[in-house]
Amino acid sequence: MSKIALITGITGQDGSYLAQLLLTKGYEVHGIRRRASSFNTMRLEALHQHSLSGAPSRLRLHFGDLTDASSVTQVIAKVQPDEIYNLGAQSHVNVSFGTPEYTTDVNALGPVRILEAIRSLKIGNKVRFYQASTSEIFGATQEAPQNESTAFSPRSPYAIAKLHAYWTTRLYRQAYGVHASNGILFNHESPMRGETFVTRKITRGIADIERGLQSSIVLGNLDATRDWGHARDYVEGMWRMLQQPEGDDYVLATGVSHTVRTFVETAFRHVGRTIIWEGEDLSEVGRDAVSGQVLVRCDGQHLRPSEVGALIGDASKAKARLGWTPRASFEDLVEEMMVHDMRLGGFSNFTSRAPSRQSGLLESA
Ligand code: NAP
Ligand code: F7E
Repeated sequence: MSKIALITGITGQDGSYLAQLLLTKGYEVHGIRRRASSFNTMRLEALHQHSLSGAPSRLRLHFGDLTDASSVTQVIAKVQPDEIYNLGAQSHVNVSFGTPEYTTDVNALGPVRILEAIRSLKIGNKVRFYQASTSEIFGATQEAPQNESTAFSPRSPYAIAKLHAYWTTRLYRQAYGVHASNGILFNHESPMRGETFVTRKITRGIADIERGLQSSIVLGNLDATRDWGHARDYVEGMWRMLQQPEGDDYVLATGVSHTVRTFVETAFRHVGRTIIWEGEDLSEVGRDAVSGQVLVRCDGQHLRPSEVGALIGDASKAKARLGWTPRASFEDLVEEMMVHDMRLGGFSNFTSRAPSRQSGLLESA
């Protein structure tokens, strides 16, 4: 009998990679998707098309929302999953400053709703639960690198809500014996990354500059540093956490950090351009060393009311207990994203391609 997995946030970056991984491992995969007025399952289309060519689809989507306990409970009761991966979230840190209440509802109360559903359906001894926690909970910490013992110091409504979820997950593990794990994941990117996160904004922006569709990329803090890995490696770590005999908390990270500035320089190198920097703070620009064209500008609208410190992760525990190590280097990651975005059409956005078989994924529409 194949295992059954339920993924919230299946339409997102990690959801699509995790669904792919689990299908490859023979799972029956169910996902919760939000109702939207336009199609939002483009990242899953390739998986669905793949299944059309062979056996009946092992991927099923159900309408639901983490802000709606009844939908969450109904889907869990219907699917009877062996594993639940809670990836659904308002995941944009900067957006969370403008929507603190909504972000808290989805990111903090969403996991409470799932874990209460597990309890009320009395499946706590059968189901395993993964919570998508984040390096953002370390926030302003002075300690580097950060690991599972580092003190938390969240600096955004996003991080505070995720910290609530972190403690909730631990509580249900300790108090009710649920196999529940927090994956404290540092930034991970891919060609499937949302277009408003800085890495994809840069790679898409460069592709559109090369096509003559825009003249420059407008960014915020160029000196922010992040520990960037590849989403494909990180979903493998999520799965490994749920294969352990007990639930636990694990950091997943590469242990190497770079600035946004370095990401920009590395990505432009892919199209044969060298960037030279001029000016300071918001007046700083990045010019093409040969033509002198301004390719990068700064704008205060992309600065955050408060920024995190130098986040860099220590994933020794995951390496020792899960046998997990990230495969893709920073250079591999930038290269893959650039190759992908350079191949896409003008105003490259996979979400803008008209889907034809969307409803085939749905149990009820
Ligand atoms: P993402 O691409 O933004 O995907 C978020 C997913 O959550 C989307 O499928 C979205 O649905 C869904 N969602 C949003 N609000 C929801 C709601 N009210 N009810 C149900 N689903 C909802 O994020 P990601 O990069 O894949 O990240 C996955 C998870 O890991 C998130 O929880 C994120 O906070 C966390 N995380 C990410 C990173 C990272 O670097 N990527 C690092 C640490 C932790 P729509 O498609 O309808 O918007
Ligand atoms: O910002 C700086 C910005 O939005 C990275 C989420 O997946 O990872 C992600 O959150 C850095 C920040 O990701 C722009 O100030 C400069 O310092 O790509 P980001 P994030 O905030 O690190 C964590 C681990 C998560 O959990 C989240 O869900 O880049 N930056 N200029 C910019 N950032 C954006 N978005 N846009 C800019 O123009």
